[in-house]
Amino acid sequence: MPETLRTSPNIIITGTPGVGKTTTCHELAQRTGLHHLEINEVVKKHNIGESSTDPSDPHTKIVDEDRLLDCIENDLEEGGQIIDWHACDLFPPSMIDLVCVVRCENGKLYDRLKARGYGEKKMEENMDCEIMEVLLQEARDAYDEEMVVELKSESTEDVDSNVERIEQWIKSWKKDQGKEGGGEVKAQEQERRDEDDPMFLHG
Ligand code: DAT
Repeated sequence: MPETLRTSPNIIITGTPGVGKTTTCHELAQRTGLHHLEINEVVKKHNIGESSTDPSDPHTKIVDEDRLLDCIENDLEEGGQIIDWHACDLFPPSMIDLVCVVRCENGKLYDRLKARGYGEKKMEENMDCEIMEVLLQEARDAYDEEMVVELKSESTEDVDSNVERIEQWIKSWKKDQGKEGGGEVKAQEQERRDEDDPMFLHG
């Protein structure tokens, strides 16, 4: 794990629209006291999204990623951010400690997007995106493999267990950051921690 000045980790919760990112972030923020950084809200507040030119999808915003990063740079440096966004590869790996890709099977995703009032074309695009594992691949391409975790979110029990797992991971991350020393002992501890780490088997 790279050394960092952050005392709380920055965690990305990403995935296709409708998979349950915001639900997970909200619950996680409540349970841990970390800050729910809703990128949608940042985009609105700083007016850094341009309306799409696609006439069938006028509400989608094209976001200026450089300006977005400028807006959240201080938050990321401070740490303790739960980043809620349907893309992940724009956030610098040095600023990120864990990437959770939320997943949902297509039948349930269809119902959720329909309930949101999405049109057929937008529903189809998002369902394709989920089937093709676009966000999972994006996360794996942008970050170290061991930082990327896939989390199924199809029931309320899933939300609870996912939040519990991330909470445990945060505790162990904080413990690791406070640790000093080096060499063999550290290597042995790393090995033991990996076995205990609730994310380890699934990362
Ligand atoms: P996202 O932020 O990925 O767009 P969301 O958190 O707003 O998704 O969730 C979309 C809808 O699905 C919302 O009505 C809440 C519901 N939902 C999310 N996660 C769920 C889960 N694990 N079980 C049942 N419903 C869930």
